[in-house]
Order: sequence, then structure tokens, then C-alpha cells
Amino acid sequence: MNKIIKTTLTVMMLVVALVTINSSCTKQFDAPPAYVAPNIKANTTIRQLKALHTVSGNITQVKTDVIIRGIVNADDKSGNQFKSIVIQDETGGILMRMEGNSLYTSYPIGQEVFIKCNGLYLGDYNKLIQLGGGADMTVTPANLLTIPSAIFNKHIIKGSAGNVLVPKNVTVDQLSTNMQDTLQNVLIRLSNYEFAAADTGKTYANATTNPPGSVNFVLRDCSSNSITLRNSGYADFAAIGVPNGNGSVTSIYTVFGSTKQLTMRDTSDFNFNGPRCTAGGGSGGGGGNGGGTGNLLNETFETQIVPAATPFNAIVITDWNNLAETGTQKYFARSFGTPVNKYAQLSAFGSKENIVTSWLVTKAVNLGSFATKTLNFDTKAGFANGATLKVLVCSNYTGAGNPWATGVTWSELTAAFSPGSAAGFPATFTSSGDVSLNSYSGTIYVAFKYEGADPTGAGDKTTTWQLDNIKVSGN
Ligand SMILES: [Ca+2]
Repeated sequence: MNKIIKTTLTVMMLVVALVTINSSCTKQFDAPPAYVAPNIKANTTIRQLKALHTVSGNITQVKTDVIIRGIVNADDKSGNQFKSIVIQDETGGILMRMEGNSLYTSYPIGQEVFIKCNGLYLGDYNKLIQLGGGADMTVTPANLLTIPSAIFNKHIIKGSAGNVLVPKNVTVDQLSTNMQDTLQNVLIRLSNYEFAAADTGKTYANATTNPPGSVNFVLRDCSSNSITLRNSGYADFAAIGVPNGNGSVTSIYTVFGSTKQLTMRDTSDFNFNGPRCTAGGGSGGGGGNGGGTGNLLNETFETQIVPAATPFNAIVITDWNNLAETGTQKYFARSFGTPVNKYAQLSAFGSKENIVTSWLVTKAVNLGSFATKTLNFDTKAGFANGATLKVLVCSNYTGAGNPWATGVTWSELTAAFSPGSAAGFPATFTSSGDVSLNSYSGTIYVAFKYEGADPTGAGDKTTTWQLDNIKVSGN
């Protein structure tokens, strides 16, 4: 009897050990502790707080227990924001001047924050209202100082992470330079805009000058509407060419005095891939792109929202398609590392689906009249056991509907893919190398097709593929 109990115990321990080994093999990251909401409530809206600041140039200290709540809509990750983050609630937005760099590691886009404003200072920079940590009254106009990092935790209480902000679709007429405008420092989207033809060969800012220089562009729509886009030379996208087409731009609406401005977060805020307003003008004779370098597509996934723990979000990018052909698996936005990098990830693991075939299809890419057209992307294959990722290109997809439908013709491209690691993840992403698109012209779509399997029993092909930095450039 004793022996039976002992044997049973041994078997049970073996089972426990096997389960532990199995889960430790497949668990890729330690789960963070469960989220507990802070015990704090806002008693004031951002609009009400901003209403306390009526005279441009004044700086006043908040001396009552005002608490606002907001979601971070822009951080300093790309470097286009400097020593600041921007938050918004349902009533408006406000910029917070904060000491230090890499603020995004604590206050990334999507982070909910409660601001205990008592003791902080309210001011403006050329009529854009800001919250700061002090005032330098020795200069004219007085200078609003940053909030010292030592008192971040006293004034900034973190709530939930990974909140998704939907940009407000607006027209430029709805934006005003009134200091109390409720759209200032709010995430907005303007449609049917483009860079001036003379600017299409330029980069987002001047990265190569010393010091790097900010650049102002005027974006125009096909009527006579326009708005200024101002980019910092310190932004990590400063050296990238601006997009040539026409489309929507998502940005933080800001003002500089009486100038209406956009502050972009990253290049993925631009979706300028449609035909330009005056197709016969700038591109007449096929020379519209001559001499310039075009950044036709550049997706870094950095504006995706990645919660600290499950459930993660499927990748959502305007005019992209993230679709499961067989099974139900989609590409998810995930992140890793310090500083954090975001990417698209898909694995058949845990799906229990016999066949997992999934597509991530880019928006339309207009190859224009460039002579040399190149695709680049990075991949990493973890826990590799046979699931494949292919890169495909198509000229007759419409951008909507099933890319695998009959009559939609995809061609597989030859590219370098991550060699993969069976035991975990390779340390680095593998560059695809320059994949030529020279045999294509006009509008194309690029697709990444995952093919795996997670059947009961043998035959697993559950490799976790990670995909980043999808770029099409013309020269
Ligand atoms: Ca990335």
C-alpha cells in the first residue's frame, strides 16, 4: 500500500515537473503583477484647469487641490517631443513640461495619469497652455520650468496602461488658435492632405546640421486649406524622406501664437499613399519624383498600444488588413527591451488550430516613377519549429476584402528571414536585406503570410514570428 502511494506520488511529481518544464519552455516573459487601480479621482477637467489661464505670458501656481485625469497621447519616444508629454481627457488636452529624457518609459502613449496639480504651475508657450513645475520670472516673458523628476510621483499618479485613443476627425476650420480651444493638445486626424510638390524630396527635419534643425512644412489639401507641420531635428525620424502621396495625417494639434500647427508622434502618423491632388501637375511627364528619395512606406509599429499583460491588441493600422485565412490568429502588437521596441507578432502556439494561416497586408504603396524601389523589413523567429513567414507582393488587390480571394495574384519575394531559435528568441532581428521591387510599378500591396499549425498530437508548427520596420523606399 505504502509503495502504491509512493508510486502515485512519484507519478504526480513527474506530471507536475513535466507541466512546469512545458510551461517554462513556452512562457516567453514573466507576467507582470495584476493591475490595481489607484485610489484617486479627478475633480476637475482639463478644460476647467485651462480656463484658469486667461492671459498669455502669465504663470500662476495652482494652490488648490485640483486633480485632473488624462491619457498620454504623445510622449518623447521619437524625440519630436522634448522634456514633455501631452495628455488629454474628454474635454481637452494639455502639455506637461517634465524634467528628464525617456519619459516614455514611465509615461508611454496610452498611459492613464492622474495629476495632483496643487503646487504645479500653469503657463503657456506662445499660447499653447502647459503645466510645469516652476517659474523663471527673471526673463520676459516668464519661463515655465519643467516639473523636477524628484516630485513626479508626488504629482503624477499612474492609472491603467494601454488605453487606445481614437483620433478626432476634424477639418482645419474646426481648429482655432484661441488658448481655450478644446482641440489643442488633442489627437486629431486631417484627411486628404499632402506635402507641397517642392517638399516631396525633403526629409522630415534637418538631422545632419549641427545642431540639428527644426523644419516647418505647410501641408495642403486639395482645396485651399493648409496647416503647418513642425518637426524637431532631434526626432529619430528627422533623416527620413517625407511621403509623396495624399491622405490622412494623425497628430497632436498645437499652436504657435496665431499659427495652427501639427506635432507628429512618429512617421506612422502619416498615411499619404493616395494619388496627389493635381496628378497632372507635379508628376507630369513621369518626372515628379525625379531627383528625390521617397519614403513610400515606413511602419515601425511604435504607435501601437501594448498593454503590460494579456489581452494584447491585434495590430490596427489605417488601411492595413490583419486577417486570419484559416484559424483565428491575427498579428498582435507586442513589445520588448529597453528602450522598448514594438513590433507585430504571431504564433500558432496555444491556438489548438490544425491550420493557422494569417495575413498582414500593408496599405496601398504608390511606387510613383522611381527607378529603384526597395522593400526592407526585419524578422525574428522564436521557439522555431517550422511555421513559416513569407513576404508577398500584389498589384491587383483592392485594399479591401480577402487577399486570398480568387483572382488576387500574389508573388512571393526572396528575402532574408530570421534563422530562428528552437530554444527561445534570437538576440536580434534579422534584416531582410534590400528586396527589389523594380519589376513593379503603380500601386502595390505587400503582405506577410504566416503558415503554422497547432494540432492535437504531433505536427506542431508554432514558431513565434516577430516583424518590424517594414519600409518601401524609392530612389
Ligand atoms: Ca518597432
